[in-house]
Amino acid sequence: MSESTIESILQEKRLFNPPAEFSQNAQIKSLEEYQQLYDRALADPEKFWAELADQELHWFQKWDKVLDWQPPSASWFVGGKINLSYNCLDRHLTTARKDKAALIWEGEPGDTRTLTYAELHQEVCQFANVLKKLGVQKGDRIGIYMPMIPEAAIAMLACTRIGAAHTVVFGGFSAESLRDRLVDGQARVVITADGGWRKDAIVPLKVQVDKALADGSAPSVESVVVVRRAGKDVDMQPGRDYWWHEINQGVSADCPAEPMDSEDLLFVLYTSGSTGKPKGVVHTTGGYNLYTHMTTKWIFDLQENDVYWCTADVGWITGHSYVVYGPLSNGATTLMYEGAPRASNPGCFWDVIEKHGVTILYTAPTAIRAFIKMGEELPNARNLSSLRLLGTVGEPINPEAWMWYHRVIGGERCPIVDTWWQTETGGIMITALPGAIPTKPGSATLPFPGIFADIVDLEGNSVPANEGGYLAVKYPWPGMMRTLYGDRDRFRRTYWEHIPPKDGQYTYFAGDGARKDEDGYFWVMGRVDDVINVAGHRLGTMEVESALVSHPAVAEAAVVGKPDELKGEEIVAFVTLEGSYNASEELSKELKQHVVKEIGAIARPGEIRFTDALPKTRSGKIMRRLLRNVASGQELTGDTSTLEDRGVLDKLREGA
Ligand code: 6R9
Repeated sequence: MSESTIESILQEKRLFNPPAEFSQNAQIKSLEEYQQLYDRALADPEKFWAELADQELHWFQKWDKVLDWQPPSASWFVGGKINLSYNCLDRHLTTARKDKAALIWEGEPGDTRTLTYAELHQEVCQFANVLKKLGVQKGDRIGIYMPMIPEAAIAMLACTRIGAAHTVVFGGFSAESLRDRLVDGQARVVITADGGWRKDAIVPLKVQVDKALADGSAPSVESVVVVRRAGKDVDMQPGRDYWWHEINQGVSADCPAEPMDSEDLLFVLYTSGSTGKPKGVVHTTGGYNLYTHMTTKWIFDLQENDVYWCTADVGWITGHSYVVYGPLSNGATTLMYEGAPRASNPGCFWDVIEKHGVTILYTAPTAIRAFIKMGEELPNARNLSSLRLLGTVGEPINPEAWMWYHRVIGGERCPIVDTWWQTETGGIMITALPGAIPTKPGSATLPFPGIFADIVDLEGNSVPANEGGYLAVKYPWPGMMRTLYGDRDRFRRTYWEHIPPKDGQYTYFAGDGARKDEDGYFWVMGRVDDVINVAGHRLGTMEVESALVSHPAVAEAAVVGKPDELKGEEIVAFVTLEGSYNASEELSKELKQHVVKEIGAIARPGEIRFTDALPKTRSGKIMRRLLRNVASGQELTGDTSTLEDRGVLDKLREGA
């Protein structure tokens, strides 16, 4: 990373005010109300969070100190005793929510299951006792490698109930990735399934677990619990492997929640960094509970009758915070869907919304762009009128996709919350509050109350409005990561020393480039390693991509830099086309010209490469690092284990 400025050239002027009817009933009703909350938090952050912790959560014992900040170590609600599973379940049982649906589940083949709060509580307690029966104790780590089925949430809540820390590993990861994570976390138990449905095929999870554990390569693992989901034959190793439905037999459903120290380890979740080795992000109990609770409540504007659907897999932080813990802590109805849009049912998302009367939909830009490509006939053929609020997360959303989401899915009546955050931040950091903050397509808008975010240079100085810089946070918040599992040093280096601490002031470095506009709105450009420097101008890859996608021929675009003798780097754009267009020299010229028209000559791609698909991580993020290798004709470097489909990449390289 060099010090030169990051230039942002995306010009988006459209402004959408929260609809009056929405604001009237919203949790936060106006920009003034947001501003008051923000100012209150600014004046005394500890008081702000303490009041909310007191009002919104159940504590077995109150804290002695709100925040102990020994940079870069933060402790929140020191001395407090709390249990996340209790806050998600038990406390709702004495209210009318007892018989309310906590979890609505829809399997890919169309099977469904609904669990009320009372039923979910019962299942969680029983499975918590199963874990105890297997010898699991407070402080142990448990691997969860599951499809999107209710047992995944039950297993997570059972762990937190007894104070065991879970490490959920996304079901699409390979046996090797699973093993690395189990070994790093020294997991005692792995919870899995015989298989899960994904795109009309069965993912053989148990087979992967067997490979991960083969030849004693993950010796900490003593037991494996297997849910029967797919009806697949699997090898069961006596003394190690147990069927969930068998080991549950006769186990009591009485299991009081363990009062945990606010700073006790809650979970470890691995995320990829700029190097090959994944980072085990550590979250702890009290602060995470409060932060996911408040962000879910205010950002998704929860009302008692909402049916809330976050499409993320529980293997990602979005699944942890906004499928399971945030919604349940609020007593909401959360929907969990096992499937993904697929050739046999490309309209499945819209079916789920119609069938269950979903009111809030939270998904990713990459999904939205895929829907655009499939055509609006699919959503138009369903009744989506139950929807009242939309959200996006995971990457910058290009304004064209935003507008499509707004028009086709939201029927021009639903506010959109574009939520910027990371595995490391625990919960959403920059976002609109839907009844309060006017939105601009492509901007995540303003920081959540209590989050002191800024755009800085590498000395930590704020940069002027509309100048690019690094997205940073200047004060601790309850949901922040506490460390990297077993690697405090890397934690310090990665997040707290890019911007050198000054006068005891530590600044959290998010690794994203961004700018603030004249209204203080944040425009996230993407990872700083995704920034291209063309002839001394730094361009966000997303901005060039947005320009390309705004051309009717383009379905999806990924832009990378290729070393260039004269300009430092040249832009190479990988482009997938809408159905009715064909790749041609003509079209290539037209697209280059289109980018020039949208942004300016500095952004003209040197090369357009047409492709059928882009290489993506299993969570849907385009792997630009690998495209950079392809673009410059180099060998692939670094880790490719997170790639969804290796074939896409091989094809691109053959075409090189
Ligand atoms: C929640 C999640 C974090 C990175 C982050 C940024 C990108 C996420 C975004 C966004 C622009 C948004 N990102 N949300 N960029 N606008 N609304 O995705 O966590 O998987 O850790 O990824 O994703 O680059 O730094 P994680």
